[in-house]
Amino acid sequence: MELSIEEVKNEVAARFRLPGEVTLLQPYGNGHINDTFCLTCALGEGKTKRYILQRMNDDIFNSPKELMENVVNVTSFLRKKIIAAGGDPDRETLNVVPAADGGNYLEYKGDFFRMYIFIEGATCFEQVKQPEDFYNSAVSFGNFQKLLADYPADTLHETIVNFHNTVSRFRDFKKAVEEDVCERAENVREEIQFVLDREPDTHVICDALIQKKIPLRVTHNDTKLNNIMIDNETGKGICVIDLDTVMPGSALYDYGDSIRFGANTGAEDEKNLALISLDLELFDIYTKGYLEGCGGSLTKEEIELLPMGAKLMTFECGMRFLADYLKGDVYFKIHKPEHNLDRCRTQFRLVADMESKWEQMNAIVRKYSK
Ligand code: ADP
Ligand code: GN1
Ligand code: MG
Repeated sequence: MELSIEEVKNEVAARFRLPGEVTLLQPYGNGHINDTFCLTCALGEGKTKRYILQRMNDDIFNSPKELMENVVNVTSFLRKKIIAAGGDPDRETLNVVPAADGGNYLEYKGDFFRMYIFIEGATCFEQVKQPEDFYNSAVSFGNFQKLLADYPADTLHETIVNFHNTVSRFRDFKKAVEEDVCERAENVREEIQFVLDREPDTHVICDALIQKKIPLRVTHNDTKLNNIMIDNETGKGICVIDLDTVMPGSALYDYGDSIRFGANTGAEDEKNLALISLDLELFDIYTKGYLEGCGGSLTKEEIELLPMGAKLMTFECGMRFLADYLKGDVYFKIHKPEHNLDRCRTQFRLVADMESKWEQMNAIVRKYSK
């Protein structure tokens, strides 16, 4: 982004409906997509209130208007349910702060910004520190799925078309290899072959959806651990955030993406691949928590496919990182050279480990499917 922090503070933040002057604004969080800032607003008498300001990534989401319509409609829907259940709607869902002109986002010099109330007293984890946190995140993501079960899916905009369509992701990948715009393919022949060898897998979930063996649901589609806020006192998942990709999808995507990120014994960008493996204990507790959170709503066919959901989401993400590396790092934010390559290698190592633990993964899922 070309805007300076000062400009974001004085020209952008100041154009939202805030209760006082913005005293501090800093870059915040570890997302790969949006530019996120935390700002502090003075309320008088020494009191302050914090907000999250985000520059939406309009290379990736090409209609900020439709994106924000989804976010506002989904959060208003959740808000009503949270109030009905006696919860705290200011902490248990994102809340959009309107711009001074009443809009739910604003444009400044060609960039698009939105603001949320900051959820205080809660933390987003980059890695599982305690198994209970992972279990609690599973219950929350499952519950999120349950809360949106009666949301009218056909009113949602598809903010990224074919987001988790692994077959179409595979096609994009092959195109990136063929075009090889940065002449990087030669360095990563082994990784490319890893993807090509697994082409038949890419069809499994897509076919099951097309053949209506599993239902299309309203899903989050980006359920990594750092997209959930864990309450600092109770340890429970308090709020599901990063709603940019809430769209019709499969519960297998949500379950699988959480396993990909949270049940990995190493970080997503770990260089030492010996540290990467599937932690079966974490796999077990996430499966338990997610099924509990979904409240018995998943079908037998969905449950049977959960291990495949975990493997395919990991595979797809690795393939996306590798395609982005080949294209010259144009999608995911990188913080060092070859960052996307490091990320892709962890994902493929994890896929290979899942393949070697396939029987155990299936046995764990069977344990909870009765
Ligand atoms: P990205 O799409 O780039 O991942 P996110 O919406 O996930 O962007 O936000 C990035 C980070 O900012 C989150 O991981 C979290 O740490 C923090 N964050 C986002 N929204 C809030 C909020 N309402 N309250 C507190 N922290 C937030
Ligand atoms: C991105 O926005 P963030 O950082 O939560 C990406 C996900 C990937 C993830 C990999 C809109 O998620 O699909 O799984 O990075 N989000 C989008 O860490 O592409
Ligand atoms: Mg995020």
